Amino acid sequence: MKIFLTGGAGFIGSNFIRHVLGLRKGYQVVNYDKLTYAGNLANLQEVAGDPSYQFVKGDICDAPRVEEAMRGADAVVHFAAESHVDRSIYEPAPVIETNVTGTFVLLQVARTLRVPRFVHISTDEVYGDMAPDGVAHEDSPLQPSSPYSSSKAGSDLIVRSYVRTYGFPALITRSSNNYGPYQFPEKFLPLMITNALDDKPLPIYGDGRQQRDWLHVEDNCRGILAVLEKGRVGEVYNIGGLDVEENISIARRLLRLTGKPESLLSYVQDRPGHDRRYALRCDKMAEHLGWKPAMALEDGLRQTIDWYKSHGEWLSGVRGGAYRSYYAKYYENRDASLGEIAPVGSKSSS
Ligand code: NAD
Ligand code: TDX
Repeated sequence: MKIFLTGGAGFIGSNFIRHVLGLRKGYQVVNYDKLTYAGNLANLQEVAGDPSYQFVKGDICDAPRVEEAMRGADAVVHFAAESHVDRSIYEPAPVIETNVTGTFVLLQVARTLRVPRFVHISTDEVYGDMAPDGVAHEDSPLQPSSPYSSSKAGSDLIVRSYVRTYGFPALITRSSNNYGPYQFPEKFLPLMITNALDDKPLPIYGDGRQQRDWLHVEDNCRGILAVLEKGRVGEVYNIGGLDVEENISIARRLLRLTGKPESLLSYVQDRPGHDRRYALRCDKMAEHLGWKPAMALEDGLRQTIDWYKSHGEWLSGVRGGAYRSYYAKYYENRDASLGEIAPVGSKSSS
């Protein structure tokens, strides 16, 4: 199978490429990625020389380039996105462009080329805020809260329309919060781990009582591969870790596991529109595909801390000048930055 994969230089995409090439001899992967601030070829050093792997630099909004690179593919797996909720709040333009227009371009090209399978990678955030004991299933209403989640919900609906209108062979996965190796340290878990290791404050938004469902990236990759190979066309599949926990409790666990004091916890101004709770029901993955998460959260956290401890060079590579100015703007000068309005056409991603 020749897979045309978008966003493979990011966190989940790079883990998925390693996962597939490690497990499936005879598969080929073309990794099509724009290399935004979140894309990093150092994530793929292990496979860079593998004859089954090819990298193509390009933007998913660039239809002619996508068409050239996608030709001959047996499947598309679409990870590429502007994936950070906070950045989408500060600068929505690149988020809407990549997540909505980019997905549309890929669908249109794949339909023209008659690619027989298209897996769209979406998120639990499209369901929006859950009630305190609520759990989203695949037919729950889409009620996104942020520019990021609304752009993902928009792209899900375009995918759905292609299935219904054109009989296009697409499937959708909606996973919960991933964690594990190679995650860019702007997301909660790697930011908390790396700050703790550096004895820096752990910035907790609001009261820290928001709940997320934590999924190890390897479990997600196994789920996505099962959907790619055996999922039913037209279906949506929730993929969750079934480990729902408050942010503050995760931060405390990380401090315990790194041997750092609770005095590092630092409550900061909340994220605007912040969803309180995400939780997924994942019965369909179990019933259709025999998938269940395997990684216990405590073990996954330990392994992830060890990974960041032993990858100092990778970390200094991604925490360069652009990362430091992002951090200074939104953490050290948070109150002022939250009030700024970015121009409509601004581009923060490249
Ligand atoms: P990431 O931010 O780590 O990586 C995104 C990748 O997409 C980067 O390599 C980037 O260079 C590339 N990219 C961005 N814009 C592009 C464009 N216009 N053209 C081509 N490439 C472009 O993201 P991630 O955390 O690996 O997430 C991957 C996918 O999974 C996204 O679709 C995201 O919405 C979804 N998702 C992520 C999580 C999570 O917890 N990280 C949870 C659920 C769903
Ligand atoms: O510094 C922080 N402090 C903090 O309290 C950061 C970065 C986050 N948080 C909170 C906000 C959320 O409640 O932690 C929680 C997790 O935040 P993120 O890592 O930004 O993830 P989230 O907003 O839940 O979205 C993630 O999961 C779904 C991914 O970023 C998305 O790509 C995915 O679709």
